[in-house]
Amino acid sequence: KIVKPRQETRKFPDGMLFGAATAAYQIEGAWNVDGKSENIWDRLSHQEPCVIKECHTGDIAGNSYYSYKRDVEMLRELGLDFYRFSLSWSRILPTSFPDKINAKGVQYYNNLINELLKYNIQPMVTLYHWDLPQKLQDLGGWTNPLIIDWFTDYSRVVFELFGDRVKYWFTINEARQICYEGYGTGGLAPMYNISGYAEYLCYKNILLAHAKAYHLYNDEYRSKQGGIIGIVTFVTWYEPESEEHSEAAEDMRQFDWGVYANPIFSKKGDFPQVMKDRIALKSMAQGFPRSRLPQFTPEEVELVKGTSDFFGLNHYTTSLVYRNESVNGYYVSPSQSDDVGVITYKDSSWESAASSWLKVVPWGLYKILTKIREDYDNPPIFITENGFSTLGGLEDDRRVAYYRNYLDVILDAMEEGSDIRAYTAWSLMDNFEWDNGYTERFGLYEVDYESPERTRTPRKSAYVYKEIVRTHTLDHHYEPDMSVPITI
Ligand code: GBH
Repeated sequence: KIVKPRQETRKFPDGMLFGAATAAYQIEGAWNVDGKSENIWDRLSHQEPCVIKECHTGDIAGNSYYSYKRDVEMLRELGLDFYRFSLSWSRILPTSFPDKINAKGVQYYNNLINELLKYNIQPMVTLYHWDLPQKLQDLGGWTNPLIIDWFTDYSRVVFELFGDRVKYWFTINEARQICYEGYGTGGLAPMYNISGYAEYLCYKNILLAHAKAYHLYNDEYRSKQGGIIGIVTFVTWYEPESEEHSEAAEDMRQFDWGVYANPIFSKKGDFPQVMKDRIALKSMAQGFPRSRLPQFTPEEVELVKGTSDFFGLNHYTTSLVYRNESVNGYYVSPSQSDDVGVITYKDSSWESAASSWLKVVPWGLYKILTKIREDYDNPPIFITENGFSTLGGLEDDRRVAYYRNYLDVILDAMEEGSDIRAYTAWSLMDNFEWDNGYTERFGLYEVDYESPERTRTPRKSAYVYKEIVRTHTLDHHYEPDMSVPITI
């Protein structure tokens, strides 16, 4: 059954936290100043001929390295409880390793954190949002098991430096996108397409790296610093085209996000059984001596299990799924798509954002929240990203509608018992949208990329979000007066 947003005026619980998110490479700029070294997005965006739309780079981006006070002012204008941002590994550790800590890079994050706390805005910090130091990529990146130690070493430095003030930590943003799109399909840096192989090595290493960082915090920092820590997973809803395809849809969910949720949140742990079975069978048939999916030892299964204090959920959209004979030979082999063996597509009647993959399907989020509650024993959920892209412009009514309709189904799930603690809009401001450069805009604030200081201007959605946060009420009919400037 399709759940429709109710469109009534409804209240959020008092304790519900509201925030907005960004990521270092997408907003900071200052790519080569004050001791920062090159990361994989610097390398990729400087490649010739260019691979990023319009040859855009993050060299200056939103200029937040210099404009962080304005960023905090915007958070104050919106009245937000927290700011989710990420740290640039190569800004803090220019050699990639803890042998040298870059004081100026550290100073930048100290300034930002202190400015936030001055106004009672909680920093929620992502350790890794896709900008791997280039040197570590040259050493194999997330396919080299040594990265488990490299990431743990980096995490220790960060907990030491900022953990006295940061009480919310996210280890890895969207491990699946890092591995699958970075190593499998070539959509994100380092844009490898060693499909059906490299992404699986990456899955295992990244889960272990996350788990080690979690245990490090848990064992050595939690008692004195008193924070919480978890992972952020990109969750798409996969809806069967019809009843007979429900197994296909569930297989797709398990390959797409069960790959992280099952090892961490399920009672049994480990990769989803359907992944282990299908990849092993395919690998044998293809003549591999063993499954292309590496195994966890029983000790590793235990190490990974339970390593997230909450379910960090990035959600944007939904797809339809079916499986029939036509899938045989449809994909390159080996590949993860071939291994899962389903076809996914978007209903042509669904409204589209500027990003072609982003269709507006609020009931998909409702189904995800229900499934997480049922499959993983109702964990606390932090919605760490949700948002809508346009091509720009201040009158972003479709973004406003997106936020309202998605918040509506969040309230539905909460009424049915989902333990949702926080909601995060992606994004505070326009930013470098990865391989799409600045062409797709997700911001509550518009950024003027022609102006040297990257002037930020609130969109209609900023006014509406502010009112939702102020009143803890979702009112579909509230019309802001945009002629009145937003003030703190
Ligand atoms: C999040 O990931 C990121 O955390 C954030 O940095 C980003 O800005 C935000 O969402 C908005 O995109 O169908 O071949 O076109 C989004 C990850 C990457 C998932 C691109 C969909 C499209 C692949 N997305 N991918 S394709």
